[in-house]
Amino acid sequence: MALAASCSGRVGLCPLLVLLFLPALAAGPAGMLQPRDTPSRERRELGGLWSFRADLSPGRDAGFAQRWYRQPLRQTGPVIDMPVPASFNDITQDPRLENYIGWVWYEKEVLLPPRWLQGDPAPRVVLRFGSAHYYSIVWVNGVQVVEHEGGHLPFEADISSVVRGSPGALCRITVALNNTLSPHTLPPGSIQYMADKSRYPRNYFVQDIKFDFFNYAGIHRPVVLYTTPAAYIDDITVTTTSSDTVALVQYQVSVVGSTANSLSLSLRDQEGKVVAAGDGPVGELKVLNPNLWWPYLMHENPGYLYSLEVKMQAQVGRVLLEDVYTLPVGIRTVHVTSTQFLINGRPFYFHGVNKHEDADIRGKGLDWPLIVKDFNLLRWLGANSFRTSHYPYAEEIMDLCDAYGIVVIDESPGVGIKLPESFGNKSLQHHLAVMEELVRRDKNRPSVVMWSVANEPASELPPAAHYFKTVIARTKALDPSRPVTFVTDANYALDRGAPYVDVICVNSYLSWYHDPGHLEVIPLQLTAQFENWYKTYQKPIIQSEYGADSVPGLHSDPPLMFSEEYQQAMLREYHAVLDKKRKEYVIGELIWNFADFMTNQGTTRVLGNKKGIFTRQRQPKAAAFVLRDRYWKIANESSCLPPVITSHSLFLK
Ligand code: BDP
Repeated sequence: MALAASCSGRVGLCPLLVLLFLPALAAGPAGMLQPRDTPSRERRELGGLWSFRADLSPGRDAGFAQRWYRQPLRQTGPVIDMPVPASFNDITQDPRLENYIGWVWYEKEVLLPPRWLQGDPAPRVVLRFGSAHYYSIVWVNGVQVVEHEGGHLPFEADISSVVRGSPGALCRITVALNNTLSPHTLPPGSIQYMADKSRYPRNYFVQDIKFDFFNYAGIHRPVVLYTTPAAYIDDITVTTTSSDTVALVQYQVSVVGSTANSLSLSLRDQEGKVVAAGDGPVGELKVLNPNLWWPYLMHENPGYLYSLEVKMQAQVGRVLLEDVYTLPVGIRTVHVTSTQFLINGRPFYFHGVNKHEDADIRGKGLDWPLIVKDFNLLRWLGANSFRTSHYPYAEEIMDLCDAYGIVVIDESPGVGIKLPESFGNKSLQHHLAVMEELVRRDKNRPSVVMWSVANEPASELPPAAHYFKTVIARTKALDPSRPVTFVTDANYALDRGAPYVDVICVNSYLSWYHDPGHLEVIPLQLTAQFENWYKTYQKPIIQSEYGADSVPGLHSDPPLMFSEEYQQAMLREYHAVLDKKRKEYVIGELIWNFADFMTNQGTTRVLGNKKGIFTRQRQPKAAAFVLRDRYWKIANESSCLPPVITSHSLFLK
């Protein structure tokens, strides 16, 4: 790539510019309730076409130098239409945009309903981004309202005071977005400057990443404007405990803007009947004969959700304000023993997949047809779970996991932590902040049964011990109700993070990266892998990745690498060992990967990673049928239903 960067670090963002243009206005530790329409709140999505301009100036800094946020973007130079949500990389025919690193600018102009700006006190107007990759600075009508570091998680800003005086209720939203990764971002990356003038043009650089998926960038998830009353419900936390006959829903509600005069809660079942009620900011609701939240294939009515309606009244000046928020609540418990993972006291075996947010054209942009197709494929497959490899997925996806009973290992973007400097204090502090954002977003989701703080870090390095001890302890402090893990590919005897996890999650690519082509080594090596880990830690184990690339349509018998038959054969070898060990302490298996996905270009990748059991277009390869037979067989063995589940149709809601 022959693009210039003016200084090291974030491309187009030298220290001087940081001082000039980036006052620290990070999103605070307030609640992050999902915006919903309620009797007291309105929500408006700003999806569609936004104006877009990549800053192609030599230093990538013209946008800041010329203050593009002070006027409509089209007045600063040429703009193009860019869909939101979507990654920008694959949208145009311009190769510079495909591999662009640095600042891009987005803009949308919207007219606000006058009722949003009137009243005494007027409602609070909030601008929220589901996620934008990677570093965002946002202005409304030329005034900076928020900046946020990190993709994959939401951030928001109260823009009431900025829009209130706006002529014609115009709201011009300008976003500057930078996809540069550093050794201290999550995921980490680094910019490599190529100084050899005989081989590279002046100022030539590339971004080096230690993870195996394309670093798509853009506004990836919905942008929403929503209102609340001036005094409002800021956050709700629920945890649940239960026996067969009675459940307790513990809750905590925080309110902002005034002391609540009254706070009442009612829990409704799916028929709309109030089954428990309470009041005050902290308390406990007792539910008799609860409908528990069960995973898909463990119950004929999986994913049972109650609705917790929280109602607050607060006196602000002379006005009595009311805010209402409704939270879906699933009642379930999670426990880990030395050999089992228990959901509602019953052993749960993860038979599932690893995924990516990835598809043709839209990259990592949220896409409803794709989301629903993926859930239909999961159910067709008989999969009861997935890991959000290797970053938190969209809230819209998590909502469906809650509703369908798909169990989730919720992973942070801590992927590719390999460099020694990525274990230093700066990285650690950022990792802690990211875990806080993730727990704050997903803490109330029944589908989330475990946090994964990282994937395949260099956990054999000495500083990894303090690093993972600290991140895991903080995550447990934020959420004492769920186990915590990270996913390792280190040697069991050398791993310095494993002592701190509740469940050992181990990735291995026997007969692929190790002993390529030698399927016959799998029984011995996989058995040893499990036995070594168990002997060392006496903790339950998940085979959190295993897989082989296959190019759809490539056949060979006897099976050779990259053929569909090889992928099938590798699965069968793994399954034979898993079948023995799942009777002991192996509690799950997650195939790598659900679908083919895009990666950086390289000599081992043919238009991306081909370890999907589905193609990138979601068509099954031969391996999908092997896995489908297996998952339905396991489901029939472990279900509390009579063993007659032969078709997925029973479970389609
Ligand atoms: C594993 C990584 C995953 C890769 C996979 C592979 O966790 O992100 O895509 O290898 O190489 O080590 O296919």
